[in-house]
Amino acid sequence: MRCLLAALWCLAGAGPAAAATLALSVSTPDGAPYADVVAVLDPLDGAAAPDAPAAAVIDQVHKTFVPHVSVVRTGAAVRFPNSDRIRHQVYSLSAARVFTLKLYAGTAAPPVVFDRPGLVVLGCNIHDSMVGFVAVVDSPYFARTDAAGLARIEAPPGRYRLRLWHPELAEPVAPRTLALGAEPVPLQLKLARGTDPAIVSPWSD
Ligand SMILES: [Cu+2]
Repeated sequence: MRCLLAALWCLAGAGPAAAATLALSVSTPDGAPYADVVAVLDPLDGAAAPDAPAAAVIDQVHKTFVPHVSVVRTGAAVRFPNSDRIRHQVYSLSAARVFTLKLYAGTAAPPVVFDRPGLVVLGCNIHDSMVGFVAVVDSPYFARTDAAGLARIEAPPGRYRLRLWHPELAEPVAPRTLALGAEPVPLQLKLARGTDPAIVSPWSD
């Protein structure tokens, strides 16, 4: 079905290249790349593509969640393999998704479906130092900055509300409206980190 649709797009002369691009570059005020920043484009001109949410994996490695910050579409199933030799017990008390996995090692844990938008804070009942974050968003247009502070989001041309979040922001970032068209839109931002990693930056839906 997917191939057939692609062929039809080609015949019509408007392939998937019609997607617009936001090219994001985030650094701290001193110029260091800011990794793990969640960027979400909420469509303002119509409904988002109804694509099924992509599944995700959050591993546990050396008593940390990998990745530390995830972003998934509402309805996504997330697996929590454990790559450590010790057992973990992953849980969340967040309103968007309350759960506790059984104490486990290996890949035995069943996937967790995140069926409501919002921020989910992950912990481990055995290791208090383990903290992870899952941003659950209704939009399918999102990304997370890489180690170089870069992220690209492809979406149909139109107007969007851009939300940006990281657990350790000094100040919440106000959402902004932007328009995507035929040309990629570059956006360079400087965001300051907070001084206390125990304070989680507020999430905005
Ligand atoms: Cu643990």
